[in-house]
Amino acid sequence: MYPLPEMPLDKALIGGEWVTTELTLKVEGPSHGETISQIARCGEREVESAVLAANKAFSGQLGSWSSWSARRRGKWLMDFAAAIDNDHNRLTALECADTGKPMAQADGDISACARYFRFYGGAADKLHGETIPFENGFSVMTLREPYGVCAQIIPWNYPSQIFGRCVAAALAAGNTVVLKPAEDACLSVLRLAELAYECGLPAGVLNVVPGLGREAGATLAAHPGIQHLSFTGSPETGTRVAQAAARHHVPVTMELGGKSPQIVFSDADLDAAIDAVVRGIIQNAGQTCSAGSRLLVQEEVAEAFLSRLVDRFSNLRCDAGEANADCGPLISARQKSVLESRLASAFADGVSVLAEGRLAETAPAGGHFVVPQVLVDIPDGHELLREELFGPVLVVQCFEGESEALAQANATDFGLCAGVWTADGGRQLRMAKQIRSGQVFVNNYGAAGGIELPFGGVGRSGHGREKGFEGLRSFTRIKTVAIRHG
Ligand code: TXE
Repeated sequence: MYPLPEMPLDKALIGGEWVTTELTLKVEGPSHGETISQIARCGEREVESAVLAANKAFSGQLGSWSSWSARRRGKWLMDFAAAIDNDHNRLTALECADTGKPMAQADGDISACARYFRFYGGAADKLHGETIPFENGFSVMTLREPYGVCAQIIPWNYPSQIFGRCVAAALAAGNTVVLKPAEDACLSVLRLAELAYECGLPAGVLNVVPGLGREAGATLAAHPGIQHLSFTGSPETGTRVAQAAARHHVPVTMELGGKSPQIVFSDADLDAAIDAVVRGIIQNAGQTCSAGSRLLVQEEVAEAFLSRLVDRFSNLRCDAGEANADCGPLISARQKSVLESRLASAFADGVSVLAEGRLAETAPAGGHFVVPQVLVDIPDGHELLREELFGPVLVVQCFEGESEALAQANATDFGLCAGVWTADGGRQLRMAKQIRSGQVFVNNYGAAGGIELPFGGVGRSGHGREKGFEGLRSFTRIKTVAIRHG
């Protein structure tokens, strides 16, 4: 275990000040199952103050955010990225202790967080409207304006990365933010927010209200003072959050997970594919919205590919985050027990385990470990092929030709990502166009996180786009100005 930073982890950050709440919540480190900290349990009072502070910061009554030029905002974001880099080791240790993810993955997440601020810092002064050739005697232009107070409800699987994805884009566009991190992991978010103020962010521009989803989260989503809402989490909670926001006609971006296929054709580079297929499901112990959780493999190469997969999975080890093994624990005892009961019911339906990894001898007894596994003999239409499991579990199906591969790929209501492995250029394009998902990767998977690449789902995976310039545009709205001058 690494020492936690000396900072008020059990407080909310409102209007640039640490605020004590009446109640707190215990935070458990998933690698050891022990309490590592307390966090604030915000309720209506804190959410109310946070929205008020963000509103004042936006309108210029508190701090001076609204008077900052786009270039100045961009410069601040880039300075903040440098500050994250300077604090990298401390943030990495915090992320590792709080989420249980292997140290190397926490390290990558903190780097990615800094990259979001650098990318959106550079983009802040390159976002502009257009002029429209209209009737003679008119000049017409569109202005891209920030919404105002943006509510952001984020999950526990990638706290620092999703903080970067949402906060950097919202601030670059000139908005202010009230962020509700997840109760299961939010320590890195608190340190990042503290760091933002150490870097000179005007008071109230970023507010963090930790707490329970049904309390702080629900109050924030329903608050009449927010003008935009970003949510990342489950489809069920996403529906509730979107319904609450709809009461005030607040636009929402919903990122709701996936059941993404990796499709391996017989002409694929199997060495490259095997690496990406294994990494795509064990990263963050499979608790990744874009996990490649289904393997669709063409019959001719199924035996060869699956035997490599058996070899790779048999050598995977699970251990505490700080041991930096292949796989860390799941986030909580609850997530572990939900996954295990779904697996038990799948085994009762005839599903079998083709290969599995092992717990390292050093793995702490109290950690919430589930070993990585490959499942076969899955009945057609089974829920394992359609529903997110959120664990290191890869399900396998075989196909004969392209049309069957496509039918299997699209046989879920989710549609976030897909990987297509083939050397045939025509097939690459046909598959990319017909797969129902927000991202398709050909002969790679995930493009190393792809901060620059628009990301978001179709169907039950949600709507709206984050990352890249699309993500920045989605934090602005268009105003049309038509001037008649004769
Ligand atoms: O998610 P929730 P949970 C999926 C994944 C996982 C399942 C359950 O399949 O197994 O969801 O995880 C806040 N009003 N994903 O229960 O409930 C909550 O506090 C407002 C996929 O953790 O969706 C947290 O901050 N907010 C996903 C956030 O919503 C509420 C990442 C997500 O929690 C709320 C995480 C309410 N009524 C889970 N209830 C992805 N897309 O990456 C909860 N919250």
